Amino acid sequence: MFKNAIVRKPCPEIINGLTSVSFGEPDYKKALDQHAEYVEALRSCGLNVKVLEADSQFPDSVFVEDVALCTSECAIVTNPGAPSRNGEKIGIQPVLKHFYENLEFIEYPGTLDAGDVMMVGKHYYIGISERTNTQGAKQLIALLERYGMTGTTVPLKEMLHLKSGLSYLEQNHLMITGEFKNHPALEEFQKIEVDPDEAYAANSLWVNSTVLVPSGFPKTLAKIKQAGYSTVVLDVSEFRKLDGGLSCLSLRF
Ligand code: CIR
Repeated sequence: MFKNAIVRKPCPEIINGLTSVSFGEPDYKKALDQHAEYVEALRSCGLNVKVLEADSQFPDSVFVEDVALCTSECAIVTNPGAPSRNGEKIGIQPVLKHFYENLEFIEYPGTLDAGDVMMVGKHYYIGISERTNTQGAKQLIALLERYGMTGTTVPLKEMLHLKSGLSYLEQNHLMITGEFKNHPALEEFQKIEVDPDEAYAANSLWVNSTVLVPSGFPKTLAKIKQAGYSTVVLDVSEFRKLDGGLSCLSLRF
């Protein structure tokens, strides 16, 4: 169960965030409203949500998941792989120090975005992507092992981040799409397959037995309900315009 979440409000510069899709520019006001609804949803799942002020220096800073990995034993400040986002690792540290005694760091030449890291109990799957390199993954595995946890890598070919195509819903349930469907490293899970035309919804988010699901993906929503979960549907259209999904918008621990 999670107790806490950290989020950061979107900044007006969000219109200049990184993207690989062509859904247009995010609408800042709409992004603010969608973000507020997201925070409410986390609170309704019982989380204490710490809301950080917007940081106009970094257009993508609302995607706070990428800059830290919050485990049960320590927080690990990542070294984000996109140059325009790398400095976000500074602004996250004060709040992490507030929650954690043990703060660790990924350092160059290693890079790592925590959107590439999926927690399954005490084991972490780490995507090797354009943002996360093998050095970064190696450093993370060494840190995890120091605290009694483990990690293994999953190479990515198409997705931005590991969790762009995978979500762990606990109880051995894994939502899965695209390049991950037949991945040997993921055989042990009971899979909830997300159709290619709803691939974005593979980034749904388990929060204390409820699953947050992006709006507009009825087939995936039905499958999650069918698997026995209560669901909350959220419109995150403005974040999707920047390749961001539900998990990217918070750190949960
Ligand atoms: C980026 O390209 O870094 C942002 N526009 C989107 C980050 C999404 N984060 C995530 O998947 N964890």
